[in-house]
Amino acid sequence: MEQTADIALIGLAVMGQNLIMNMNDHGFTVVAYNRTTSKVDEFLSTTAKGSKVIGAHSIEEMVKLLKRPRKIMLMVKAGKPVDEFIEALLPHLEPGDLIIDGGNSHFPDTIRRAKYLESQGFLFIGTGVSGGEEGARFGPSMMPGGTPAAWPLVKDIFQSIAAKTPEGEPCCDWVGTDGAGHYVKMTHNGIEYGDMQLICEAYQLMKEGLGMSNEEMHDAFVEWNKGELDSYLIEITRDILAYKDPATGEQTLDKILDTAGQKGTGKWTSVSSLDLGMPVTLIGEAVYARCLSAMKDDRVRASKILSGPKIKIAGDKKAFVEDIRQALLASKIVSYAQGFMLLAEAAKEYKWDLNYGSIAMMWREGCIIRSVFLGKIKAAYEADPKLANLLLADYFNGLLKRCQDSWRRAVSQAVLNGIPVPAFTTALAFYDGYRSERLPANLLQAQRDYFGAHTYERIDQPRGKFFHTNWTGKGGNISAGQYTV
Ligand code: NBP
Repeated sequence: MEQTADIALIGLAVMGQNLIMNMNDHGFTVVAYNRTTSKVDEFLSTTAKGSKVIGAHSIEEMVKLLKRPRKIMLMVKAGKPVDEFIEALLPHLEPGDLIIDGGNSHFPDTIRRAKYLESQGFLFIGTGVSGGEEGARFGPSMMPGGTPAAWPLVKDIFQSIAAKTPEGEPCCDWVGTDGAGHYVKMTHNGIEYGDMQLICEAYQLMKEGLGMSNEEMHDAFVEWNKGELDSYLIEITRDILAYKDPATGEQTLDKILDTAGQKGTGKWTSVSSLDLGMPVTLIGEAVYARCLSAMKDDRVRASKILSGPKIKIAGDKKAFVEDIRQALLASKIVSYAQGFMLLAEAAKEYKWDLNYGSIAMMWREGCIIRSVFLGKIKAAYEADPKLANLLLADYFNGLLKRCQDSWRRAVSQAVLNGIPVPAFTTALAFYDGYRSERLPANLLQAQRDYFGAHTYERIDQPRGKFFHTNWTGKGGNISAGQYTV
């Protein structure tokens, strides 16, 4: 058998098949393999018919077709199947060969796999691939991390098949060692949860608060998509609002049950933010909003028992729609600022040298959160790679100043009218907290010291000196050990 293939791809479900065809279009020879081998034949006789794609019916056969060092990409269900495939591959590989996991793996698994494979002389990449089926076929956003020596082996393939920014740069670059790529992909998905929730809250305010029809909301989203909010998610929302079932003429959106599903990447982001002590509040609220939506039976019961205000948003409807737009934009700025705060803290914790401008560029096109807005984030980090917080960049600070009154009006009206907008609200609370020189944590530390002798620092003493007060006269003067978080 001739060793002519550039790369092998295992996993012929929707993502794998589309990535193979994308690689094929860019001139690479791909070997296709799948656990259920009948899918190999099916793929070769349909989608891949007439292409350069080669089918393999065993790992042994697949490996023999590959040029050295061998590059094998897994696009299988995340979790155990990845470990099982790694074990099945190893006896057929030699040191220097590369295994790539392109699934949605949890980053601690990627860190573990990288260490395990590197310890045996193999190379490993865990790469986020975003953009769904269409992205995989015509240009995904790709976020690879792992063994640094592996990057030159796949750079050409990955950057050729990846989406391109309007300036022509590939939305794929090296992220960092071990689990860095999958961490960045996880954070991308968390931000995606936040963006979707923000759009849903805008929809709820327009629908319930202003009584707007789907057509009117469609028109608003058409306008929104022309400006600062120009993005894939606004675009699909615009189209969803206009969609009518061809058979019945009914609006499909109105027929969909209001319970949201989730696969876990938003939860992983929130758990990681808690582990790292970073207030990524908007993604957290977005995850909880999905959980609350899923409690449909409870909500139906409670809606008949618990009271709230009668909804009445008076005044200029057009002006309030603009308030909602600005609230969405300001909240989105906070969400991305929180996401990049999380990345910066993770970089410290896991010793990754992350390039934030490059991460914004990878998300600029190809993925679900792609937007014009990400171009501005990229520019902010390029102008100041050491930027302490996105909120402090001139462009975003300026937008927040401009949007602030509208943002506060939208949140107040929602609260007064009993319309839940947890993401808008938490974004504003974070903004006000972040810009507060003084927060009430002096009282909190006093309480902790009162009941647990946890000590406090004083404003009239240097940082790092800890004091304890015997608040009741009965607790004694012994303090507990200090700890953070
Ligand atoms: P799926 O996540 O549905 O996985 C299907 C593939 O996994 C098939 O090749 C299947 O083989 C294989 N597989 C399963 Br299921 N269990 C296995 C096992 N125990 N051992 C070996 N192979 C097993 O496919 P997908 O939607 O194309 O996604 C692939 C990866 O990409 C996943 O990690 C996913 O999270 C990620 N991803 C998906 C999207 C998307 O939009 N779908 C986007 C971005 C990332 P079989 O044919 O023999 O059952």
